[in-house]
Amino acid sequence: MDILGSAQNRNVQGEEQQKLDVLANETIKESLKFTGRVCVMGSEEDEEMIPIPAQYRPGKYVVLFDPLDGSSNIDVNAAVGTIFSVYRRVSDHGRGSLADILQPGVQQVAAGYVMYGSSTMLVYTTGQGVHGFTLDPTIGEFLLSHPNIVTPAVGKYYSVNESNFARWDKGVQTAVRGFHGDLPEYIQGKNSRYIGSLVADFHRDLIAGGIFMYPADKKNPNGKLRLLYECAPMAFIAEQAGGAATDGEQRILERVPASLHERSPLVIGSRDDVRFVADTIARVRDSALQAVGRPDRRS
Ligand code: AFP
Repeated sequence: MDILGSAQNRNVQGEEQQKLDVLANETIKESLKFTGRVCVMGSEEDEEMIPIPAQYRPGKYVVLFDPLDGSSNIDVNAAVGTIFSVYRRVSDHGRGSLADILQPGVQQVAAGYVMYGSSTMLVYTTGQGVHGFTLDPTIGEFLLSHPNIVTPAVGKYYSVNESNFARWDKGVQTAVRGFHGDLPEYIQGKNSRYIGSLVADFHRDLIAGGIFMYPADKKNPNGKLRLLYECAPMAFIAEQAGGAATDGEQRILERVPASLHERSPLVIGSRDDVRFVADTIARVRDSALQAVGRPDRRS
C-alpha cells in the first residue's frame, strides 16, 4: 500500500512528514468537512487553519487534531495514535476564525485519542469522566471496555526522554532524580518507561499510574509539544481521570494560546506526581533566586 517511510516533505514544524502522517491528515479532513457539524479545523500538519469548503454547511464546532502522533515509530511498528480536541465556536456565523481556535483548554467540549497498539482503542472525555473503547475487528465496532477510567494518584512509572537531561533546568533534573529514588525527601523511586509516542506513553500512565514529561530544554526553550493538538486535549483527559497537567508553572487547561502551533512544556499524569514536579521546579528556582539575593517569585 506504500504507506511506510518518508513523504519527502516537511510540515509546518520543520519536521519530516511520513507518508502515514499525510494519509491520516487527509483522511480526517475528508471525514469531517461535509458533516455540517464543524466550522473550522486545525491540524498539526497544516500551517494555516482549515475552513470548511464553500460547498458544505459550516457547523458549530471547532476540531483540532494531531493526525498521527509519534510518527517516528511507524516504520518500526511501535504504537502511534491520533489526538483530537473539540471546542464550541465563539463566532456566531461564517466558516470559523482564528478566535474560534485560540481558546484555552478549559473550553473544550470533548477530547480524546485513538491508540493503534496491540489493539486499537478510543479513549475520550466530554467532561463527564474518561471512557475507553476497544475496536472489535470482527464486527468493526468500538466496544466499551474501560468505563470511568480513574488514574492512580501516585504512579508506578515516569516517562521522559532522558537523553535531554543535561539540557534541562535544575528543577526538572532534581525532580527526575527524585524519580530515580535519589532524593531523601522523596522516597518513591519509579520505573522508567518511554516510547516516544505521547499517546502510548500517556495511555500507559493513565491506566497504570505514572507521569509523562516533555519539559523545556536548551534546544526547545518552549518545550516540544503543541499546546492545541497535544497538551490541551491530553490535559482535559488527565484531569477528568483525576490526574493533573501543568507546564511547570501554570495549569495547561488555563493557558490561552497565542498562535495555532504554539508549543508548551508538559508535565502530566498522576496527581501527586505532577504536584511533586511542579513543587520541585518552584523550590529549586526560588532557592536559586535567593542565592543571588533576589526575592522568590511568590513574594
Ligand atoms: P513525532 O510525531 O515526530 O514522532 O513526535 C512525537 C512527539 O510529538 C510525541 O508524541 C512524543 O512524546 C515526542 O514527540 C517525542 O519526542 P522525542 O523523540 O524528542 O523524545
